[in-house]
Amino acid sequence: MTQIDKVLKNHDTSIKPIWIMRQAGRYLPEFREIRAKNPNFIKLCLNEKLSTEITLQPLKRFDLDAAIIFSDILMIPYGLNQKVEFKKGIGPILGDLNLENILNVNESDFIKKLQPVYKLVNLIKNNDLTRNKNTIGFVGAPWTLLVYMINQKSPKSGLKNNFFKDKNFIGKTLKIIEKFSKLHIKNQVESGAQIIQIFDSWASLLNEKDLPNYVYEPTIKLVEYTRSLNVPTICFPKGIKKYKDYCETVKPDAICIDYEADPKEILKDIKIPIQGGMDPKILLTDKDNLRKEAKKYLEIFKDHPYIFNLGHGVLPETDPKMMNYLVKMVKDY
Ligand code: 1CP
Repeated sequence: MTQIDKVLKNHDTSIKPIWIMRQAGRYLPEFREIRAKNPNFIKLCLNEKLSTEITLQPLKRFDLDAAIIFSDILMIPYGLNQKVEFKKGIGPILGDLNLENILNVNESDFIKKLQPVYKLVNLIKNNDLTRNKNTIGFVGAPWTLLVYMINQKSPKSGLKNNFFKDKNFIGKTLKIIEKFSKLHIKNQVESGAQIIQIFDSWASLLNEKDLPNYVYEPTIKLVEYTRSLNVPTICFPKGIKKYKDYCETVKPDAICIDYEADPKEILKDIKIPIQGGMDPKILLTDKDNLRKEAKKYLEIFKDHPYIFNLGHGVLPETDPKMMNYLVKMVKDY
């Protein structure tokens, strides 16, 4: 059994495994080198030779307990034939969303388009560097995908004015997202993914009264579906205020908390395995502070099943030496 499986399945509290969100990415010079030669981000994700190399880059440097495949949550709209581009300095830009078009996408075309992602999962699962470690696949939660597909860009500066105008359109789009997310999960699992993380990066854009409709209900369907495949889910509803309600309603196998969640409150409220929490900005300070902050999470969760991670992705400005220090420290703890 892997270290992470011991925490997720046996609720083992004697070990504190570690992996990091966005562990493959722009803070690594070897990633930037490949990225500079591959301006088309989607194409890079669909090049299984390069995406395998990128996925394994952090495992070559650090003693991490899992590999998360190098892909993106926006591969689903791409698979549904919505145009997806990544613009330098701006982020993702999506084309117009046409309901007729996405209703007409058939499953085999979707799978064919995303085949390199499934090949990547298989290559990672079977690589020597992941022996006795977990291969993590992922999807965006339906709400977060809906946000990108309708807003057509990052909602960092808010949602479009008429975002919620056409409820019928939203309902139908969510159904399609659910159907193809299940397909994407199934194909990752069949290719070797042993855990599915569900990223709900924009859960915090909703009022509390809208959470059941847009966050809880569609996510429950994915959690239950993944469970039917005998694979655990880790849910990350970033910025949500009521993690307790979320866990009791959605019932994931583990919950990943963001950096605004108070770990002591979380410990009191939550019974299932917990992951993450430390602010990624701590890695931009100094080693003493990093040690102190990481220790805080390890101490608070010492008698609780806990997977060390951050409260969001590692920042591009992070010095890989700080990452190395963190991983070593957690492993020696
Ligand atoms: O070089 C570049 O400009 C690419 C930057 C980049 C990377 C490294 C993007 C564009 N995506 C990724 C990979 C990625 N995306 C992974 C890889 C595995 C790993 O963790 O190492 C994962 C899990 C994601 C998931 C993802 N994509 C999320 C959920 C997690 C989160 O950060 O909240 C989201 C919201 C996206 C959309 C996206 N893709 C890329 C960017 C810059 C964004 C965010 C845009 C925004 O701010 O709205």
